[in-house]
Amino acid sequence: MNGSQRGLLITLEGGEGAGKTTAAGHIRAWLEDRGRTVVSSREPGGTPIAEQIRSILLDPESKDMGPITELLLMFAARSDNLDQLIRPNLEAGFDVLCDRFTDASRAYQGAGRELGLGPVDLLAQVVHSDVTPDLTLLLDVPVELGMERVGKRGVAPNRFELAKHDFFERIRQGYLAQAKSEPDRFVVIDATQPLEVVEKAIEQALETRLGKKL
Ligand code: Z5A
Repeated sequence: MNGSQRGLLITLEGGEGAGKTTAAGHIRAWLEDRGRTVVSSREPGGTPIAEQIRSILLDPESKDMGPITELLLMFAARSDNLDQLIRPNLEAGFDVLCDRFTDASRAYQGAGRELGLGPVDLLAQVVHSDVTPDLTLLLDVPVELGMERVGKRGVAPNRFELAKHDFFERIRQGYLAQAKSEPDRFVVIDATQPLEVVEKAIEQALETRLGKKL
C-alpha cells in the first residue's frame, strides 16, 4: 500500500546496452497496474545538480579524470539524488525505480577501474547507510552483444564507452560476483533473450520478490 508505508527502491543494473532503459518502462507500467505510484531516476543523474555532474562524467573531454575523482563524483551525484529525490519519495510511500545505483560503482569503479570494493563500500556507508535497494535486477549480456546494441543507436560514444574490452569484462564479472554475494537482493536476468522473454522474466522476478510487499 502506498501512502503510510515507505515505498520500494528498485534498481536496474547491467553493462552497456543490457536493456536497462527499455526494461525501466516495462517495470514502471507493471507497478502502476498494481496501483503503485512510481518515480523514476537514473544515476549518475536524476536531479538538476546530479545531471550536471553526469555531464562532466560522460564527457569524452574528461578523459584525464582519475578513478578516485570519478568515484567521488558518482557519490556526489548519488548523494544529491538521495537527498532530493530518493528519500523524500520513499518516505512519501512512492516507489523509486533507479537506472543504476551503488552496485554500478562497485562494478565500474571497484572492478572496472580496479579500485576494489573498500572505497566504494566506505562511501556507501557515508552517503546512504539508511538506504538499500529492496530489489536489484541485473540484466546480464556478454560485452560484445551489449556493445553491438549500443553501436546500433548511432549516438557518439560517451567517455565510458570509449574504454577497452577488458574494462567491460571486469565490470560484467564484478556485477555477477555481487549478485552471487547478495542473492536475496539480486535477480540476474539473461538479457540476451528476445525482449518479450526478458520482460516475462522481469515480471516473474517482481512477482516473486515483491509480491507480498505490494
Ligand atoms: N557509471 C559508473 O561508472 N558508476 C556508477 O556508479 C554509475 C554509473 C551509477 C552512464 O550510465 C555511465 O555511468 C555508464 C556507467 C557509469 N557507462 N556508460 N556508458 P547509463 O546507464 O546512462 O549508460 P549505459 O549503461 O550506457 O546505458 P545504455 O547504453 O542506455 O544501456 P541500457 O539502458 O542498458 O540499454 P537500452 O538503451 O535499454 O538498450 C540498448 C539497445 O538495445 C536499444 O536499442 C534497445 O532497443 C535494444 N534492446 C534492449 N533489450 C533488447 C533485447 N532483449 N533484445 C534486443 N535488443 C534489445
